[in-house]
Amino acid sequence: MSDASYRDAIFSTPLDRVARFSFDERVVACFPDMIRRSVPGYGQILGMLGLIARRHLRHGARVYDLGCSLGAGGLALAGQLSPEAFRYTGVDLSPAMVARARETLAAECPDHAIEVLEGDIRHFDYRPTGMVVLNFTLQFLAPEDRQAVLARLFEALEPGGVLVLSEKIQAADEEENAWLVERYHDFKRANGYSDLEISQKRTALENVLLPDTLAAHHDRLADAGFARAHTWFQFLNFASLIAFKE
Ligand code: GEK
Repeated sequence: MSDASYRDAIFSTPLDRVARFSFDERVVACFPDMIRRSVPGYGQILGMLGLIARRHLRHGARVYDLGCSLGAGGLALAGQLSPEAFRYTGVDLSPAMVARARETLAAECPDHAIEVLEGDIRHFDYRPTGMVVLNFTLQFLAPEDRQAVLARLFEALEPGGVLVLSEKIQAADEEENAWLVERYHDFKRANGYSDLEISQKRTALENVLLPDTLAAHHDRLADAGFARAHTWFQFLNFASLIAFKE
């Protein structure tokens, strides 16, 4: 993954008009650096996927990684589970992400059953699955599309199946939210982003990444049919939930 690990400097120079954020080739080139420095807890969440799969995934079942980007979820699972333990299907809308994910996964885990498909998770034809990972992807869908996707994933999950949903969140309380966002910006500064980069990235993500409250996520999961859901991780305004089919 050598040329996939460029440092993210996309928003480091003043731009007249900050373009809407998109997952294009420029983003792909620095994506591992960008997500590691921008998403608190990203590494820990990935590290837990294998442990969650070990506990909840039927041996040999399919794992969907939706909005898989460069396939970090697949790498994390393959690092912890044997090739017979699961079949991985990554899905992403961005052709640049899919191309790079295919290359990386083929090189890093040639013995595992891995496929990466280009597609829109809102219209994808899901096959039966034991585990679905939505790692910081649902937040990029229009809010009105989110419920239907979760309902379809609930249908695709086999008995005993689980969904892992990681998201940037918004606190319901305004003061709490402001504190979390300020500390999040401190976190980014501490990770080497300048004030200019932070503010331009924020503008680029406006109307592209629309976070929900934890309560909204729990309500949606319940409405989709999930028997129960736990918030198992939170670091500032980033959280991960696990929802159980039964
Ligand atoms: C990781 N999960 O490294 N259908 C399919 N993919 C989509 C859609 C859609 N409708 N909309 C956005 N995407 C990854 C990180 S990144 C999160 C996920 C981030 C894709 C988009 O192309 C991008 O690759 C991914 O969702 C979101 O664990 O960049 O903050």
